[in-house]
Amino acid sequence: MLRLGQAVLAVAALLPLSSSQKVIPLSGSDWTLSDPGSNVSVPANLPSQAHLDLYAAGIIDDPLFALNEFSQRWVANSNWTYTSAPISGLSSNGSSTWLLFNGLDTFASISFCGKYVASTDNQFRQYWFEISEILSSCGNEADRVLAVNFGSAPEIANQIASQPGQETWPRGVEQVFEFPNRQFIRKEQSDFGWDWGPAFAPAGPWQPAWIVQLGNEEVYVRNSIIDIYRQGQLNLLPPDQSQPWVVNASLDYFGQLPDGASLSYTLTDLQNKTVSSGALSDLNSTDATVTGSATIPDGTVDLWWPSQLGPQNLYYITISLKSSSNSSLASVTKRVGFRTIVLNETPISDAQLAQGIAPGNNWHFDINGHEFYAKGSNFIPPDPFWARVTPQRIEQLFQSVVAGNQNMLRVWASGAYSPDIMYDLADEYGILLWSEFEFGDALYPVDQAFLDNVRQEAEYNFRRVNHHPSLALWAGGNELENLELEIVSEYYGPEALAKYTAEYETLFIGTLLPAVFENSRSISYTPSSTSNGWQSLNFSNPIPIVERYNNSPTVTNGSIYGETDFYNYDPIVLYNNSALPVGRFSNEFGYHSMPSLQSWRQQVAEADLSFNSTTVLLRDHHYPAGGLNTSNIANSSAGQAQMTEAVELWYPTPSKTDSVANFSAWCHATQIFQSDLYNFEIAFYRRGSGLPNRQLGSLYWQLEDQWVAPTWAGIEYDGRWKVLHYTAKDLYEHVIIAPYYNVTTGDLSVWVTSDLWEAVSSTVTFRWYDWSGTQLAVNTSLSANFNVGAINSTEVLQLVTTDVLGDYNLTNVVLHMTVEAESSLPNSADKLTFRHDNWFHPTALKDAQLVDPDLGLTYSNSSKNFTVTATSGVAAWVWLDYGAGAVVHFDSNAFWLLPNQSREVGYTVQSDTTNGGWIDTVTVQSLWDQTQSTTVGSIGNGSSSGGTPTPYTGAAAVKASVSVLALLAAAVVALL
Ligand code: BMA
Repeated sequence: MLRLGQAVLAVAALLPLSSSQKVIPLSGSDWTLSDPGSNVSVPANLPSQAHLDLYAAGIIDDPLFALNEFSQRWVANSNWTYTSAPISGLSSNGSSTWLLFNGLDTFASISFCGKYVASTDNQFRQYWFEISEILSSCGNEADRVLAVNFGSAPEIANQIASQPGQETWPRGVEQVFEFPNRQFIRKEQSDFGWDWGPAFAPAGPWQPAWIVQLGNEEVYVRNSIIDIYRQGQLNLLPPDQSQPWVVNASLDYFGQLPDGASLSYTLTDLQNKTVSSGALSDLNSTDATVTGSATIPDGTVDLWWPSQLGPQNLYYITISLKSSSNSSLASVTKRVGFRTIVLNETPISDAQLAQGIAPGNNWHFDINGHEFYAKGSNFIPPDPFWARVTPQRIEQLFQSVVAGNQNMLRVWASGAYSPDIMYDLADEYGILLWSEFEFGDALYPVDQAFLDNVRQEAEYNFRRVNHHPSLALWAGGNELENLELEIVSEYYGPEALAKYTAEYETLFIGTLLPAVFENSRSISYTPSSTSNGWQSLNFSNPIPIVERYNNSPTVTNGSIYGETDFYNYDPIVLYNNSALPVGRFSNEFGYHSMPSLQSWRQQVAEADLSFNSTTVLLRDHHYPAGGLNTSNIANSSAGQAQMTEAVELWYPTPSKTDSVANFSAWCHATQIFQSDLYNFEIAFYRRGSGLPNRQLGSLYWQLEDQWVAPTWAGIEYDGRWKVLHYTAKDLYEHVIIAPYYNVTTGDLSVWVTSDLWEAVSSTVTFRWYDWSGTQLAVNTSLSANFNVGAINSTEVLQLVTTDVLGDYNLTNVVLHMTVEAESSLPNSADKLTFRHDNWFHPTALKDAQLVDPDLGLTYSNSSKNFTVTATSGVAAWVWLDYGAGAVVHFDSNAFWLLPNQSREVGYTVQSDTTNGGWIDTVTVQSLWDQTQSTTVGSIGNGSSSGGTPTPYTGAAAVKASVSVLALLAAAVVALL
């Protein structure tokens, strides 16, 4: 199995170059994990974390099952030693021998040949230690054993926190999830618990390690940076796109660099054709780095673009380090792309004001000099144990991201720095990764040792990944200005605010900003997500940024700055436009929902499958326990109650007689609310692209799950899509039509929003129906012509429902709206048809006079498509489902159908252990089924009857479905 640290591209720097150089990988299964305290000694791996080896050895159960999180706390409270088998192949006469670790999690004490080497205290740093002397006194090969002892991170965090004179913060500043004091240590912050995940605080050598032996005047390149930018470019400022490219390369080495060494480069395309090559000039070398640069004329290379905005052109660049006699000392190959990406926070210009854009500052991304609409979500650590995350898992997630019409992920700040393979895959898939230093929802110490440690961590990770074209931004951390400093300001007064703002600036502006700006000209930095951006930017100052904080007129007087982050757990917020924030960009918003029954079954016993079973409750970490209390019933219940209230307020409440089917129906209902809310919010934010706030981004919370629990995720732990991922895919189409309704006044307006880069003109249609599907003669236009500008929105219908629907019972009215337009994607000449439809209902669906749509489902073996048909009523929230054992993504789902309307639905199989048998488990249901109490069996068990989802009726029914399609075509023609 290829693990993350073994990414193919990243190893280029790790190959030995000269014959005397030896690079011995320490990855593999030749390790033992032991803890004398708990009398455990088991076979182990590197890379790994103790929980994984204990689980593999049968010492502990699956950590993610049931409430094992709580019963396995002893693992986090123990010390663990990883001991290698004797290391062979070392020569005793090399001039120097080194240990190189790409990641030790976290407090490690290292010994070799029984002798102490060094200690470490930062999960995110690369460490290298010379062990030449120890080796020379360790002649016996059997003694050449490496041992790495990991102290308990929670215990050490507590010890650091209680040191005399240690920094303190006012109550409420540190967001405590489970283990406290995470802000004192440089370890993945969510390892101590978060509101969507468990708290395992794992320990171990989570990244690969090597022993390197060097001869005289030899070097080993342990890390490198390639920075590609337009000549004259400065961070955070839009560059001149006609300038040539500058490639700045810098190699970090240990060993002995001979005098007179030189650097050269070769740039090749993916077919291995050399595009450009030559010497690097402006050489600069220290005892740790060697740096040079070259200019590549504009036009030599093709640009890299994000998904759906153009091709993902990539190149390989090899940087060669040679001695004065031209022998090779080292060589690094990295895959790169040529693009500029800028977080544009410049003041709104006169030209923008003249277009009707509100004063204030921009807050959006420019790719290769073009504004674009960022569509996406927030990425959390995909597993509580990074050491078992495979490239395949990341790739599957990225396939879902692209299939979901997303072009950007915000890689949230309190996980781990992304492995190289994640950026490699993002480069290929065209996914922009807004990256963050790992600080969030706390304020942090600023003593010199802490700052130095952070600076090292930042340098290593920043330099490691800077060459990737998918890298979109560096942010200092999560919710620091808008949450942490706000808490201080609100509850502790101006003096405390001044103190903690100064400390915040020491770390996030004084320490992290230089780590970015001194290493790169190509990438933007913001100290905090979320913020009001910079107030001034002046590169003649040593620290060019002055943050705005709240020092400016805000949206209340028509000026707009910065991005928004919005959560409101009162479900009344749905459809209430005035509750949503007006900003330039939305980087977070959301509401939690339950995972599917199929997922629950993977991590919870059958007896616990009920909405408020202790196990289900205690896996809801919203709200978090706030400590190590293992019976967090009150906080968990509040989170469960929010989902329940949301369902009860808006939708038919399931009441199935079979308890498991009822649980499943409730899980599904919470997912429908979640999707409805996100649809409403995405449509609201996207419409802002045509409003004065010129809103240019929507990233919802959160892309995926790291276990099975109620969370904000759209993708469940095994890759199954919740309702959300389907509907976000729909709302992230390029051209969308959406209703905006004011429940109080009855004002309804419908808008078309487009993120295409050219104006689009076409027609929209409107049809009113009752729930049986009979068309109503409501006195409104049936169609309208529209013109929507590039990345813009336009209103296409405006009415007051009480005026036009006076004689109708609002519980029996739905409006179907469609848009269809011809246009092209950016950077493409191909004409495409963009279609979208949407529905409006003036009352909550719980009050709607739903009619059984009598759904039919067929499957065609030849086309590999399902066909869903509604026959007797409007089908709301049509949902195709499938049983356990496979992960399948339908091309569309959670859509609506008119009677006599069919939809063909294709699919992509992510994984299948059923040998295709999953097809027989597919069912279809709609919101009407949520009103039915009759229950036979449960989803995935294949049985069904009235009131339960309809299983497909087999290939024989395909012929019938064709005639239904013909009927539909006739109906559409009749309507037009
Ligand atoms: C924001 C995020 C996360 C959190 C999420 C849901 O605060 O930045 O810290 O998990 O909302 O509460």
